[in-house]
Amino acid sequence: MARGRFITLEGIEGAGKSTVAEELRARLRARRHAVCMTREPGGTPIAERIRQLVLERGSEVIAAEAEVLLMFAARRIHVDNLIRPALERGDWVLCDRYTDATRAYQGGGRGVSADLIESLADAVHADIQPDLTLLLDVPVEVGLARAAARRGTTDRFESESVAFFERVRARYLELARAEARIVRIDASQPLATVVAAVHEAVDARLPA
Ligand code: T5A
Repeated sequence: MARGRFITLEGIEGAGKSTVAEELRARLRARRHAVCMTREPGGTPIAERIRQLVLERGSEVIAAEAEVLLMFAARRIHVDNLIRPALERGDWVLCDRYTDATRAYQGGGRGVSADLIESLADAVHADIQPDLTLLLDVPVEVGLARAAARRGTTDRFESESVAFFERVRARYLELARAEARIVRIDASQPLATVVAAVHEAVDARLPA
């Protein structure tokens, strides 16, 4: 059995990752691919518990390095229990965020060193790298307005400043310039245009 394909979706809050992932899943299924759709932090019962810890707004301080370690702990559990087995049985895995989110949020947003993040990425998932990353890029005010219109409450990240999200977006754009695997898509366009651009990128980069 050939290994499946691993596609990750990235971008700031409200960029449209979950919406686009649903559209992509439907298209891949119509093409008779087995598709496993998942998200980070989370994706398995224990990793979802870590998600809850890291997203909920509590009274204790969670230092940026602790946040990184929690993200990678959840990621390793997710990779071992869901992503690697799915790829080994030939599924296409669509993952809403992966290590680029740690690079952008904890690295760009919070200033954690790239050395720490890259050494953990090597230790945790050296063998499981995305085949393609779709960076849905929107101006911060557009993403935050979409996310706010959809939700009633805000989590630990959504309550961050605009300046924080500008740093996150800037790091994502730097990563896209440096890595051929990342395709930047202008996600401020109408949804149908964004979805068409996503399908085009998948067809071009991962031909059947
Ligand atoms: N995090 C995560 C880290 O800090 N480090 C890490 O390593 C990881 C893995 C996860 C948080 O964790 C942080 C980053 C995050 O802050 P989450 O709840 O999963 O939290 O947050 P998001 O992934 O940001 O979820 P959102 O739902 O906010 O964003 P999406 O999925 O990008 O947006 P989506 O698809 O839900 O769309 C939002 C709204 O916009 C509309 C949709 O209909 C929806 O109403 N929309 C559009 N409207 C107009 N035009 C378009 N093109 C549109 N596309 C979508």
